[in-house]
Formats: sequence, C-alpha cells, structure tokens
Amino acid sequence: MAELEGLEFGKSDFVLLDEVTMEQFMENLKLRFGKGRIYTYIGEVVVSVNPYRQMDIYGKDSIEAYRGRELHENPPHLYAVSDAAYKDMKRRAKDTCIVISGESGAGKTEASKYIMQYIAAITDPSQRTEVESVKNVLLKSNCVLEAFGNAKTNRNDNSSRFGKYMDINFNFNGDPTGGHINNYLLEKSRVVQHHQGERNFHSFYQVNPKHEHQSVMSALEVIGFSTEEINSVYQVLASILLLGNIEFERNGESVQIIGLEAVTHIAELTATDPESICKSLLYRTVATGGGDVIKKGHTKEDAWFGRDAFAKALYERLFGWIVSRINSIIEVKDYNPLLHGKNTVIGVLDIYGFEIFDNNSFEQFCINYCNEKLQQLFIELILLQEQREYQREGITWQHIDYFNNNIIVDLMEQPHKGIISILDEACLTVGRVTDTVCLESMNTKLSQHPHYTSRKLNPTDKSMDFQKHFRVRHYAGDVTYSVEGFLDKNKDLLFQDFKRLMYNSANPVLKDMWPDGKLSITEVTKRPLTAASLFKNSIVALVDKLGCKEPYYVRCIKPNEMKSSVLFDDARCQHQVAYLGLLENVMVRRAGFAYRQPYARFLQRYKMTCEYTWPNHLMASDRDAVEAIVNQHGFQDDVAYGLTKLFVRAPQCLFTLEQERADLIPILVLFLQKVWRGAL
Ligand code: AD9
Ligand code: MG
Repeated sequence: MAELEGLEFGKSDFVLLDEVTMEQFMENLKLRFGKGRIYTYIGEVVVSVNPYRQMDIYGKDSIEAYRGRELHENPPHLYAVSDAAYKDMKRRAKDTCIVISGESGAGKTEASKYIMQYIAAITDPSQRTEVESVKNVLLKSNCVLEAFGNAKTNRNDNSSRFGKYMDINFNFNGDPTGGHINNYLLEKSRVVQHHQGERNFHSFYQVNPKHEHQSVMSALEVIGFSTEEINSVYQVLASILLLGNIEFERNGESVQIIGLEAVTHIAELTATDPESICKSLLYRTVATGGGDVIKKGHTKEDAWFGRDAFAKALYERLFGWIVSRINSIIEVKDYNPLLHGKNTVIGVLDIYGFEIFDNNSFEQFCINYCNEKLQQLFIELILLQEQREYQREGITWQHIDYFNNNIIVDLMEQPHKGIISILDEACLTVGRVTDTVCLESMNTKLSQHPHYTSRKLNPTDKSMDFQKHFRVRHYAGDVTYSVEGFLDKNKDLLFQDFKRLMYNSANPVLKDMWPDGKLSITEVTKRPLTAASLFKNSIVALVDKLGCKEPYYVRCIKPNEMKSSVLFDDARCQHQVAYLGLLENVMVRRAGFAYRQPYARFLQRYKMTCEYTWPNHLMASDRDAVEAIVNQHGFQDDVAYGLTKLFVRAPQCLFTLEQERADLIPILVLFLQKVWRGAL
C-alpha cells in the first residue's frame, strides 16, 4: 500500500483548507506541485496539475496499491477515482463516467490513457482471450485516434483536435466486453490551413518517421482493419495531399485546372476517373425551378472553395469512418442479459477545454458552448450527488447558493433567440447574407443580454474592429469572437458533385465513406443541418448520456506555457482555478459537511486518539466507538451520524485528529519496538 502523505505535502483534499480563499487554495496547489504531488482532491473530484515530466507513480506497484482501496486510503491519484468508478459500477451495477476537463495542454488525454490502462490492468484476472482482445483493441484505438485526430499546435505538441467520449462495457463479472467511441467536431479546417508554427494532423507526417508509422500500422492491424482498408486509409491521405497541388486559373469565360498530373494520380488512388474529378472541381450540378438538371460552371473563387471543402470533407469522412470501423469491431456482440447479467458501462470523456485565443472563430465558439454545457452539468450533478448522499444517509439537506450558468447556455442555444439560431437563420436566408449582416442581426436581438456585448455599442474601443466582433461573457471569462468565416463554417457547404464522385469510386471502402453520394440532385432538396446545429445536437445527446451516469471528475490544470516541469505560473494557474469553478466546488462540499467517512475507516484511522477505542473497543458497534472518539474531543456539535458514515462539518476537527495521530505514531512505534525487543 502506498504511504499516506505527511502534512509537509500540504492538504491532500482542498476541503481541509483552514479557510476557503483563493490565496489558501493556490498556496496549497503550488506547494504540492513543488513537491511532486500533482493530484489533490476536492472530495471525490481530482485536481491534476500537468507535471511535464515522467512521474514514477503509474507503475504496477501503484496499480496494486490502489486496487480495491477507498479514495482517502492512499495519496490522491487518478487510479483512486478510476477504482471508485469501477467499484461503483460493479457493486451497484450502475453506469459511471469520468469527465476530464481543462484547457489545451493541461493533461486530459494523458489522464484518459492512464485511466484506461488502470481499468485494463485490474480487470480479467484469468486473462481470457476474448476479454484480453477487447482490452487490447480499446487501448490500441488511442494510438490510431491520436495519429488521425491530434496535431502539433502552439499550445500542445500532441493536441487533440476532436472531442472523444468512450464507453467501456462490462459484464456482471466486471470484465470489459466491448466499447463505443463518440467523436465530436474534428477541427477539419486544419487540413487546408493552420497557424504559423503549427502542423497538420500527425497522420500526414507519418509517412516519414518510420517507427511512428509502423506503430499506427500495427495498431490498425491489431484492431482488425484489413490490408485493403489500411491501404485505402493511406490512399485518401495521399489524395488530400495531392489536392493541395491543384490550382485554378481563368481562361476567358471559363476556369481551368493547373496540375492535371495530380488529378490523374488522385483518380488512381481513389479508384475514380480523372474526367469526373475535373468536372467536380469545375462545375456543380443544380436543379432548376422547372425541374431540369444543369451543370453550372464555377467561378475561380468557387473552384478554390470547392477544392478546399473537398479536402476537408475527405479527411472528416476518413476520420469518421475509422471511428465507426473501430466501433463495429468493439461493439458488444451476442450479449444476452438473461444469460450474462446486466451490462454496465464506464464512460471516459476527454474533450477540448475552454479556449480563449487572440483570434477566436467559429470553432472556439462551439468548443466554449460545449464547456458551458458541461459546466452546467457539473454544477447540477455535484449538487445532486450531495443531496442524494444526504438522503441515503438520512441527513437533512440545506440549500446552497451557487452561480448558475443557465443564462449563458440560453444565450447560445435558445431556439429563435440564441446565437446558434440567429446564425442558422442567416445561413438559410436566400441571397448573400454576409458575416457582418449576421452580426448586425445578433447585435439587434441580443444587445440587452447581460452576457453579450455588441462591440458596436462601444465604438470608442479601438482595440477591435467593431463591425466584425462580438463578445460573450462566459463563466470562464470574456471571449471576443471574430465573426469572419462564421457563416461559411456553419453552412459547411460541400457541392453534391464531390459526394457522388466518391460514392462512384470502384473502391468499396471509399464508397462506404460517402453513402449520401447515392442521392441524385433532385432528391437532395432538404437542406442539411448546419455545423453548429449538428454540434449542438451531439452535445445535448452527450450531456443526456452523462447525466444518467454516476459522474467522477478530473479537473486538469496547465502550470505554465513553457512546458516546464518546475515553473508554476501563479496568474495562469489562478485563472484556471477560477474558471473551472474549483473554489465554488470546495464551498459546495464544505457548505454542509466537509468530510465524511464510513465508521469502520474513521475508527481505523483515529482509534489511537481515544482511550476507549485503543487498541480495540468493546462497544456495541463501530458507530458507538466513533461517537466515543467524537465525544472525547468535544466535537459533538460539528458532526452528524449517518446510516453508514460519520459526517464532519468543520474540517478543523480533522486537523486536530490528524495532528494527534501524527504526534502519536512515533511514540507508538517506539513503544512497539521496545515490546518486540522485550524491553517492556
Ligand atoms: V489538448 O486539449 O488535447 O490540446 P490535453 O489533452 O489536455 O491537451 P495532453 O494530455 O496532450 O493535454 O498533455 C500535454 C503534454 O503534457 C503531454 O504530451 C505530456 O508531455 C505532458 N503530460 C500531461 N500529463 C502528464 C502526466 N501525467 N505525466 C507526464 C504529462 N507528462
Ligand atoms: Mg488532448
């Protein structure tokens, strides 16, 4: 068992702070980071600070130390929450989930991998082939998803450019039987454009560094992709790169392609013909009012737009296809609840954190919307969880005031009035509605909203071009969005011709990625949902899914911008603590009873501090023995007795007990040594 931490490492649970102030919170966080203690609790929530160095805390010994133990028996660790989520799922046959949040580079993806490794390590002791293979596929899928969904950004060399929610299914024995991955909003614009110093998705560079390429290839093979499928994946990647070599020039009235060799090459790779590719790049098929179908030539701008949209869509479809292929391999098959018992789930959510950049666009808007929704869920669930625990234990619940971000969520998602609706309306309006016109509409409709600032209202502020920006006061801080490109990104238009082109590919794998290419132009009358609405729907579904599970939280903090293992940037960390709502979290936890522990465990830890319980008690129950400890210390007014647990209102009681325990241990050790040596 891992050694419990001494007091020199600070408080292992923020609820034990003397006072809940930002100063004390930060002091404790910094002290612990400096001493290599990267995890700290707030009750059952783990606060994690990215160490930016290899820590010796994830090995087999650590796994054994945490296996089957209760949360506060060992120093705070991801493994402890993973174990709690697993035990909860197994003992109570209840679905649980672990929600990991924090900004880019804070350590979410690493945390999700450690959690999965832990779960894999503690399950299936008899190592049955079918369970081992499920575990293997689940672990290998990380490698593949990272290769195709991660990229080097200015903030993180291995930044996830998509949100990931993975369900792991378990049978009644508690062994993994399968899983399912949901992916959210892949940042596909990176395929055609990225900031200086950043890169495209890793997958585009793994043709050269041989070992990386091989590890992805072997992961694909282990998961169960066929050779044909793996070849197809690389053919699509190569085609996207080649599309970048195609350019357009005006020739009289029409537009022509420069780079026909690239077209020929793409045709070979995608099992289509060069002529069809040229047509799709230069024309679009439209249905006229009279029901005729005609080919309309692109302008040069349309052709560029079409080419980029095609490259982005090829990648997005490829990524989506890889995920669904993995899902089809790991889905639980032949599960009969009558034979196999209840099928339960642990979900792990690793999703982009709140983003505030110098230039915030549509993607940041969506990501921040998602974070508002998750924050809303966090507040509701943390409070609800507390309420339920009080009910279970028969203790009276007192109302707690907290900041409710519903008002911001409404600003973004409310039908007809919210920003997403206004954007959608602008996208559906016939004729050329520009980003600026759409902004005007938002300014008019939302100018009274306390969390929306029309930049136009303050034209003296020269820091931003007021015709292009609006500002939202998010729970995590103010973000100024540049509306430029919002409508195009929201419409996410891809000419139907490209879909048909790919659907007609002679390669069945590629065809499979483009099922909607089957529709003829006269059938494609209904407008597809906009990108923002699709995203909104997927996040609403995600929140529903998480809402009916027992949640565990990991809140990740990035200690500095330099990827340094020793630097603790006070201002940056404090900002994150503030917007993750960690202080409020401590307050909620302390508002009623800061600390609670099952009677047996409380007794085990503090029995040495009371003459009636040391070394053993003779009372009717552990609860009575605990009462004896409480009474001897005069804590009667600070506690309540639940059915199975003692609830402690004032953390000071625990400090006193901890201190007494720390003072007594050396004396007891001396005493025992003397007994052993026969001196007593
Ligand atoms: V992003 O939103 O996907 O851009 P994440 O996922 O929050 O971001 P990530 O897990 O990728 O961050 O961590 C960034 C880097 O920090 C990793 O590549 C590691 O180099 C480093 N890191 C994070 N957590 C740990 C850890 N527990 N131990 C050691 C770590 N290094
Ligand atoms: Mg990540």
